Amino acid sequence: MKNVYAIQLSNWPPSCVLPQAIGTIWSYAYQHEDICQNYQMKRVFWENQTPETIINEIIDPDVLMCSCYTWNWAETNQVIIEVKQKYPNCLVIIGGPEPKYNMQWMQENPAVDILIPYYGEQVFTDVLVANLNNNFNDVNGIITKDKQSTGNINFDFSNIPSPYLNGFFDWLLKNKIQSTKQIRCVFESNRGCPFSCTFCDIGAMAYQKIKRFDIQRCKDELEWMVKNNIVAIDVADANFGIFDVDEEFVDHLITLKKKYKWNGRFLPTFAKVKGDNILKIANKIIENELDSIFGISLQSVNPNVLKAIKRKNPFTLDEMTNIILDMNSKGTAVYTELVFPLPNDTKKEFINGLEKLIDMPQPFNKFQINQTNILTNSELNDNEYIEKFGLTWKSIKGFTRHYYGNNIVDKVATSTSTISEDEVWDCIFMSKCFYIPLYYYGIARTLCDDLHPTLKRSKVLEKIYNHLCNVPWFLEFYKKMRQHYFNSINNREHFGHIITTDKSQYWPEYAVAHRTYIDNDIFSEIKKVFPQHTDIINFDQNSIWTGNSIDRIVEKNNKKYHILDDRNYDYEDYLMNVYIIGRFNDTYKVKQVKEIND
Ligand code: B12
Ligand code: SF4
Repeated sequence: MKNVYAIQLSNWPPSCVLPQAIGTIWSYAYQHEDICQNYQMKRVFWENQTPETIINEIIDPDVLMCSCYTWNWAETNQVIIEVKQKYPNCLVIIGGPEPKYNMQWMQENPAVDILIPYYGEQVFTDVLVANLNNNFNDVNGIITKDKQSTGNINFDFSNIPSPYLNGFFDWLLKNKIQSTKQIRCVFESNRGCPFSCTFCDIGAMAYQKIKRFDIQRCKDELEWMVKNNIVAIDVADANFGIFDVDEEFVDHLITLKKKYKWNGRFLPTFAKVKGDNILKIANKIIENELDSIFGISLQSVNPNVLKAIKRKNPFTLDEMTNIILDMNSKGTAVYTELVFPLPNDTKKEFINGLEKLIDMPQPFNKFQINQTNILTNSELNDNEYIEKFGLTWKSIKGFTRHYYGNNIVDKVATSTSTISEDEVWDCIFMSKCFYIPLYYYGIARTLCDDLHPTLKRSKVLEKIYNHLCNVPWFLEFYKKMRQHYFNSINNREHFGHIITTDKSQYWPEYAVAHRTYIDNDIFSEIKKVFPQHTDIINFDQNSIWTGNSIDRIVEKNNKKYHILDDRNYDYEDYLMNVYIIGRFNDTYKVKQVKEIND
């Protein structure tokens, strides 16, 4: 019997994500008679373990199979190199979106024997069978140091067994390490995406056709997840809601939730197509507390950028306004995210976009900016494309999950032919260190909203910004953030800031900015800009929970409000709640703000 070891590290503490790719690939291969007679899976590493522990636990391997993503490549590569040194005859087979799918990459990574691009089930099976005769000449779809052949990714998906239903994941749970408490998993009802956004791996031609899994199988998988008390289900479908059956899945999950009293979450990425179906499904998900927010990622609101990245957003901002109004009336918050900088972005247009978003009659409740991460196999990483749009990038350490300080290095876009490095920084500061903490994290939210019909929200913020540019602590803060950004992109200083005693936790810019503003009493500065609106500014100040219980009466526009919160948190727990967990909910707000009618 040949010993197989598998690695798919999820690096998503405190949870561990069940290894979906290893699960489907191994389950598919194990149906082959030659494979079940000649190979045995000894161990799958999917929990939060260090490379050192993993290396020690791999004994006499014949095959090492690794599932490689941006977030686990550094550690996985360390394991591969050491295992290959210790056991030179071990066949190292890897797949997943992180390696570049070409021979040059293989030559640069000599410890890897075979790279399988795109969907791995069929080719991995062919490789294991061929390995029995130690002859890979006839295997299609593999990349080695001296051969690259196209494989068949159009195999019959209905032959892929479910790792949830065939006992494979039961085996992993039975043998999980003691420290693994929260388990997440991936729900996959289909694969592929008809769109071709250039910044995304799934935009590749190979993934264009959507292939669906059997409906009953998907429903049974949901039942397994609920019964096994999975804390969060990450939905892999690139366009959830595109098929009518997606609503059926949600209905089924709601029934299961009630039946088993399950409290986990179901986290889809919705389809980039117009449709009442999507809104209906999103409402159901939120009403039934399967998720707390509805997200539509616009990625950009600049038509020139959208054209360059081959993306069309499903709704205009006017249509979005109606959707947000409707969702908000049902108590559902709506969020969006932008990716920046992208081809054709300019500073003027980007700031203009931020203003457009905040000046919508009903703005998004939550908002996030992601600096463009150049993913290995995306079109954005093609030399021709890079040249066409003058993209430059830098390697940043700790960017992927910056608050967990994992030392992973990512390629991040830092300028294009239409926006300089300095301008990119200015836009990052404006969005992440100013707009988000001030509006989306509540510091001047009521002020902006109350004044909006007469003075646009963006103008309120502009006035505050111009005033702060003469305030020493703000200038100091700007300087510190700028220095940190440039040190990260030029000198590989770990990206993210340490604000708690746990030095392995790196915090994002908006968290540091929000803290700095509250600690420096930004409210007294805002009062200097809008002295006639002191009551609204007081109201904002008192509506932000700072970790201690509050019970106060505050006046605004001649009306009285009872502001009440019984939460008393230690400072670090409070930071974690507000800035990490609270990114998509309203933890930053005081729990209860009620108008008092005398
Ligand atoms: C679920 C998911 C998550 C979940 C769970 C992640 C986890 N830790 O397991 C969450 C929400 C936490 C997440 C977060 C992030 N994600 Co994510 N995520 C996905 C998603 C939607 C599905 C992945 C999945 O499991 N699919 C099901 C499996 C079966 O398919 P697969 O992964 O494609 O695997 C197939 C092939 O790649 C290949 N294969 C894979 N492994 C192996 C191994 C061998 C040996 C072989 C032969 C073949 C092979 O065969 C498989 C089956 O055919 C994908 C997008 C997508 N639809 O694929 C993005 C994706 C994986 N995520 C991505 C990114 C960038 C992120 C973030 C970094 C985003 C961010 N900036 O914060 C974070 C990272 C956080 C982290 N530390 O985990 C990128 C990864 C790009 C890359 N080069 O690695 C993807 C591809 C999205 C994209 N648009 O490009 N993500
Ligand atoms: S970003 Fe979404 S819609 Fe665009 S190609 Fe990727 S998966 Fe498809």
